[in-house]
Amino acid sequence: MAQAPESLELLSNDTTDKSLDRDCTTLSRHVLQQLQSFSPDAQDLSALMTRIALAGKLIARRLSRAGLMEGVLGFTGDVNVQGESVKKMDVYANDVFISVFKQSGLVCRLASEEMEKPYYIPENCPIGRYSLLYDPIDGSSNTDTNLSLGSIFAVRKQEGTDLNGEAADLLSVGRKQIAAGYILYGPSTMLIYTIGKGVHSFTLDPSLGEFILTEENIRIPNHGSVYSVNEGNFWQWDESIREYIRYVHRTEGYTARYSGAMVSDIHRILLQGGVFLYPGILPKPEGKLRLLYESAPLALVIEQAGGRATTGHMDILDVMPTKLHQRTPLIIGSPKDVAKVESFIQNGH
Ligand code: P6P
Repeated sequence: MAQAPESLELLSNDTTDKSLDRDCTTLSRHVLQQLQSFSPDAQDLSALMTRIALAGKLIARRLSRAGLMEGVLGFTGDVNVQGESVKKMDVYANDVFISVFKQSGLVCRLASEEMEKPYYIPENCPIGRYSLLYDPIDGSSNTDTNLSLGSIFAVRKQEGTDLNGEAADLLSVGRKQIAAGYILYGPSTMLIYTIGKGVHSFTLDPSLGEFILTEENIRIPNHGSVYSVNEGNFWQWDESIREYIRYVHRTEGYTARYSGAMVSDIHRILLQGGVFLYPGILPKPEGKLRLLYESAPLALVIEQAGGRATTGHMDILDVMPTKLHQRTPLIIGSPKDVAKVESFIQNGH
């Protein structure tokens, strides 16, 4: 028979306390810890992140049961403002973000890949001093094949009254973002965020229904072996990008990884190092990815982790958008690997 502990002290040892403390480090508590404050602004940001976490939980739940339900998978038959065929999951996820911020009093406006104009929540305006910019489902081509997907989000302060509804204040550089991150729907659901004080990851514990702290102050390796790009576009790239790809093909130590969902590819690079690139193509030099709700939020996360994000000629976070759905080339990841791509773009080698 197992020996009873000599005293209860053995049960309340350091390990138990640490494990319990970890399970209690929810996202909302972590944000307040980060800000070292319980001010109204801090409370707002903590509540904002909690709403984003709720959106992640709702989307994760639907994805986990997609194959068992009617009307979840497949296309709607519509085309969005990007000219892309819309998946039913795109629409559901977009509506989830809108719903979780109604009656929140926090967000007056939502801008999304799926909506031509920002969506106003009148009952939250003008009290709601924040705008949420998001890509509800990143990598929706993976939806129907049960592969990893993501949501990308950025929070900005609403500046001015936006009387004409044109959201001109959203057209500002990425360094104006006050929070950014992504939710990764993989074997587990993770939420990674920054409020400008490092990058932190949380894992959804379905038994608790909470995102629990997994890693704090994540630092991207200075270099990694992974290069992540859709080589099917090789024939449409500028010669400098082709030369970079020929370089990694002939140089030992590189490996290709490309999933079709950049949240998944960039998360791997955040943890293991390397570079993700989606360059412009000759007919579309601005590329495919959208600046305000894809490249800029991811750029903030990667820069906060010690990495870099560039168009090839300037930092993503310094690009001044002129329109809401502006696209930009993206080269993002470990400093050494981003610099290597830049050297080909800027000097041809
Ligand atoms: P392609 C998904 O639509 C996305 O925005 C990124 O997540 C992904 O890396 C890329 O586009 C995939 O695009 O042209 O390689 O299929």
